[in-house]
Amino acid sequence: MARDWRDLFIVDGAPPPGESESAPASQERRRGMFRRLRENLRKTRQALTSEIQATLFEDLSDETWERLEEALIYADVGAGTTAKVVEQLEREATEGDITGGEALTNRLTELLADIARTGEDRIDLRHEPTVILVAGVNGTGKTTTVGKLAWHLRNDLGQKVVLGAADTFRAAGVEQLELWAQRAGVEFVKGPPDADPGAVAYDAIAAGRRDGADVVIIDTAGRLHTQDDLMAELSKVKRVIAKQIPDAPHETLLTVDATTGQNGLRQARLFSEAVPVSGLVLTKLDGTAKGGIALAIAHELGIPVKLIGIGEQLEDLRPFDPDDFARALVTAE
Ligand SMILES: Nc1nc2c(ncn2[C@@H]2O[C@H](COP(=O)(O)OP(=O)(O)OP(=O)(O)O)[C@@H](O)[C@H]2O)c(=O)[nH]1
Ligand SMILES: [Mg+2]
Repeated sequence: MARDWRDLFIVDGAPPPGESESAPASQERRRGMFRRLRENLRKTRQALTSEIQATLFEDLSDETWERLEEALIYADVGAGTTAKVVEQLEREATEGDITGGEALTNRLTELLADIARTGEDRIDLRHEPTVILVAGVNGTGKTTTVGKLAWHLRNDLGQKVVLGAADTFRAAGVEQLELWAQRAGVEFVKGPPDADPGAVAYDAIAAGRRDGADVVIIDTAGRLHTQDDLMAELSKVKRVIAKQIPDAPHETLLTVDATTGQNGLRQARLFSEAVPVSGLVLTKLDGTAKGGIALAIAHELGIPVKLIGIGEQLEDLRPFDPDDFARALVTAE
């Protein structure tokens, strides 16, 4: 069953207001989310599923495993991660532990889900306030994610949220975040034109502490993972944040555009050298994305995917669910 917002966030005290998770409406919503994810990953799935049908349901040979490897690499799972999964499946099949196309397909889904499940995949909101830093390459969906996340935190969990516009690089970036703050109905802090990004982050956290906010989310400017000076600036923002609250940011989310394929792995590697990345937001899964990059990043870097972006609207951000994701990738129905 798909994870919901209350599975993603660790919160103190009484369960937040709202319907119970077992309520029919909630169950129906979860089923709807899964259908949507499957629909979004349709292209990859068709290619993978037909390849899987053509291989795992026939007599197994070396060629079977090679073709399965090719299909997974096509889905952006990455060579190293693919090799590990297929080796394991081949071993189990050869030893006779699993037989038949259906059992092999189920086992493949399980292995992929296990790979996607890595590290602490929840977000701890028990700090006062919890500081979330959002970083990533230009145009990967940082500002949009900050806005959607703020909306969900306020609506689904009743959290008081402050957004900090530490993307001081472009005036339009600040305005865009302000618009999201209005839509989400949360507070917004910006600096003077050309403000230092660290100073804005500092002020936003100070405002959050003063006003008793639960969560402060800091949006940052887009930067290429290859721009050393801008990557150093990001490290500086993080250090300045720690001057307000020593163990902050409590969560550093990296947005990766799922349509960029294997380049996402490189981005994740270089960003996590500049700031410790605690979670990934895989955006634009509603486009031509193949999605397998989530598995490559989880396996090679041990960074869990926490959220997925499946569109441009407020409600188009979802907690990542490894089982659903693997199932959506692999299975025909
Ligand atoms: N289809 C789709 N579009 C998205 C998603 N997330 C973001 N976008 C779009 O991608 C574009 C860039 O999003 P932004 O949130 O501005 O990205 P950013 O990382 O803040 O960009 P910079 O601040 O310029 O680095 C916008 O047009 C968003 O609407 C998603 O999950 N699906
Ligand atoms: Mg932005």
